[in-house]
Amino acid sequence: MMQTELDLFNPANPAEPQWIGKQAVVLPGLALAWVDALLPELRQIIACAPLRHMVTPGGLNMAVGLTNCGTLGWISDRRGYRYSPVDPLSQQPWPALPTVFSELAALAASAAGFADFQPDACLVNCYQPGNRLSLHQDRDEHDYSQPIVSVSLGLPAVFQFGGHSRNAPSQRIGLRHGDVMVWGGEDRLRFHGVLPLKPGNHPVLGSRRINLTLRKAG
Ligand code: MD6
Ligand code: FE
Repeated sequence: MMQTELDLFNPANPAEPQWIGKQAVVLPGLALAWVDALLPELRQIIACAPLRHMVTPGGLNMAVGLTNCGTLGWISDRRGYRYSPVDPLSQQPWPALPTVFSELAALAASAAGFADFQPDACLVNCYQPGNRLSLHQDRDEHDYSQPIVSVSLGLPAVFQFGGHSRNAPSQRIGLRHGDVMVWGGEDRLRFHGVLPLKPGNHPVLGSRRINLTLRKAG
């Protein structure tokens, strides 16, 4: 049977971890209690290192706005995708990774079975209605044994979680404000993406979705 939109956002028990792979889990609402501490930090990061539209190696402008904090930041330009210790806009180091970001990431990672996660990079993605992220693998990091922690804020999105090849079937997972996803181990290199964001107005973040992706990149 087709999964309805309602099902996507209403797992049987919304408070329980939802395992979407052997080593990939959605922790519904885990970040809700942290939002008041995360948002002022996020504002400061964006004030120092503004959201921008990076260019893909193929020369296209990315629709999703992005910036970074931490000792390394993910960037894209005509030369490729990679991590950089400096913001190419300012030639300055990225803003520091706030302690609350790394504490939340470590808590989420441990709930997923990854002890002692110490992220050094946080990618901030900002989606406007209509923006999507096409299927990709995250493979610009050195150590694939380290998990990735992803925090969803603002408008809900439908996350596509595929397999190890681009054309493998994919699951669709609803991610709402405050949901945290952790994946690693055998699921670390699975293809994934975000379907076009539906228009809406979130009481806290307005007409957008912000995703924080925390990694140990170096
Ligand atoms: C997003 N996330 O949720 C995009 N990658 O906006 C990602 O591309 C992603 O959420 C690796 C691990 C978790 C993620
Ligand atoms: Fe990704």
